[in-house]
Formats: sequence, structure tokens, C-alpha cells
Amino acid sequence: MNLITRGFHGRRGGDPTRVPPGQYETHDFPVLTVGPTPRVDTATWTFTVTTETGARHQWTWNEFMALPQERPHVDIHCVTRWSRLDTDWVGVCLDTLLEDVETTADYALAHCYGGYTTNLPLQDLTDGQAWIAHTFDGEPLAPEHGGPARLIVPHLYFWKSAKWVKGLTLLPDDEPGFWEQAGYHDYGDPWREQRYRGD
Ligand SMILES: Nc1nc2c(c(=O)[nH]1)N[C@H]1C(S)=C(S)[C@@H](COP(=O)(O)O)O[C@H]1N2
Ligand SMILES: [Mo]
Repeated sequence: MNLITRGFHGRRGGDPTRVPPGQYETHDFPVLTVGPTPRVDTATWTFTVTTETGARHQWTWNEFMALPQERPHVDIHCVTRWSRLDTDWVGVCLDTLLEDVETTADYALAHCYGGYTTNLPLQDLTDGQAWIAHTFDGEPLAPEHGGPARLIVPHLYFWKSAKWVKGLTLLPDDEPGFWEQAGYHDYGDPWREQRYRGD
């Protein structure tokens, strides 16, 4: 593997304008989870945005589903080197959820049912770049893929797309999440191969 040059690897992986360096295209949907799959009931599900001042904005499942829905059609890239092109989701854009949130924070930490966390600059969650999705390929999102709802941030490696997401904490300072503390890159841009800290 290491003897193959990056350029050759790129072509082997598929269309280099769609498949980032060091990735290969798959038509499967691998499951990558740390620990067991949490079972999350929509009857008790909530999504909460907490700002740096402690102000909380919370939605129940029914409130969330009543928000304007979008249909992102996106490519996703996992740091374990698979990329899947042309995935179809339905969900609520983060711009909609952050509309009435007053903040001067620059960072966000996503929290999940089950305890997983991941950090992102807040500007990567706005301007139509991120959604809380509840439907994949026309079906309710399966529990192993983060159902009932997960974050999707397709322009960053897929570990940033928190499954079973339950909220965002907005922070003035960056705070590393689960994989980021374990040595993965803080930002995780697949086009710059930001896999591990220092890449
Ligand atoms: N809550 C939670 N979210 C998570 C993970 C996890 O272990 N727990 N794994 C991340 C990683 S490393 C990847 S690649 C994707 C995998 O999503 P999938 O299992 O739907 O393919 O979810 C991300 N979100
Ligand atoms: Mo991953």
C-alpha cells in the first residue's frame, strides 16, 4: 500500500474530482461506531443548542420535524478510506436551527446519545454545509447509522458527522472531541488528507 504513489492511488480510488486523495469509492454503507448502538426513542428525543452564555434552545422530535426540511445530495468520506458518492438525505439545515441563536462563539462541540463527541468550527456548520438528518435513501435513518437523527457535515471526514446527536454546545475556545483527543486531526478536511494530528 505504502509503495503506491499518491497520484496513482487517487486514480485507483475513482474520479479524482469526486474522490479525495487516499480514498476509494464504495457502494456499501459501512458502520463505524465506538461502542454499542444507543436506542433512542423519538418520544423522548430532544435536540439542544447551548450557547456560551448558557442560553438553551431545545426542540422535541415533533418540533424538529415541523421545521423546513432539506434534501442534501452529497458525497461522504470516512478517514478509514472509503468514500460514498451521491448519498441522499432528508433533514433540517443547521442554519435553520441556529437562526434565533445569539452567539459570538467560534466553535461547536456536538454531543450524542451514548456519549460520543466531536468538535467543529461553528462556521463549518453554517451556510448550508451541515444538517441534522433523519432519512437516508428515502428510509428512516437506521439505528446503526445514527437514527433517529444524526449530524451530517459532508465536507469534513465522516467522524465529524455525529450519530444519535442530541445537541451542540457553542464555545469561544476549541475543545477536542472523542477522536480528536485520540490523535485524529482537529479539523479533518478530506481534500487536504487531514487524518491525524499534524497532517
Ligand atoms: N455517536 C457517534 N457518532 C459517530 C461515530 C460514533 O462512533 N459515535 N463514528 C463516526 C465515524 S468514525 C464515522 S466514519 C461515521 C460512520 O457513520 P456510519 O456508521 O453511518 O457509516 O460516524 C461518525 N459518527
Ligand atoms: Mo470514520
